[in-house]
Amino acid sequence: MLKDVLAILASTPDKLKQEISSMSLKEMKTRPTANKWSVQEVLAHLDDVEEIGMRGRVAAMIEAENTLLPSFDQEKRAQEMKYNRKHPLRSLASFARQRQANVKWLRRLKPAQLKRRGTHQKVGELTVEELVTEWAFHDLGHLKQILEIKRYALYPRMGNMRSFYKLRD
Ligand code: NI
Repeated sequence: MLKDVLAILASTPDKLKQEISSMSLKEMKTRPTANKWSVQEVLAHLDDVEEIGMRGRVAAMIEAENTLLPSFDQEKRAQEMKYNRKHPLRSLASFARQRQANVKWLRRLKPAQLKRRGTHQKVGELTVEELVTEWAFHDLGHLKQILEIKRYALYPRMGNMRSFYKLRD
């Protein structure tokens, strides 16, 4: 039922490894603009929310009927958890470990469990299947963000060809 979604979830750690393999620690710690996360912060975020945003929520929905899923402020969380102090390779290794276990766990869920409902504090009713689908969507968004950070790093070195592109602040 979630074959495509699970394939995305399973492939994310290797895609991240591939994308950061050519980056120095300094590059990983550099924000593309003052208000956008660095690769270091993105990886710390993925490692952090794998439990509170995904596994924990799915588990709560399966355990009890119509669970209330609390919302959290991700910028506040980034500061509290000191994302900008975490070692990016450690974050990625921890994320990869959690993700491997979680994909294995998700593959064993029964169709009836995927249909279980919960209520998200901010957005309202949702099923396990919808939440897990959003999790793959969330992965791809952050992969895109890392690609964008890499684009920003190349931009100053393109001379006049920069005229063809506009980067957002
Ligand atoms: Ni996110």
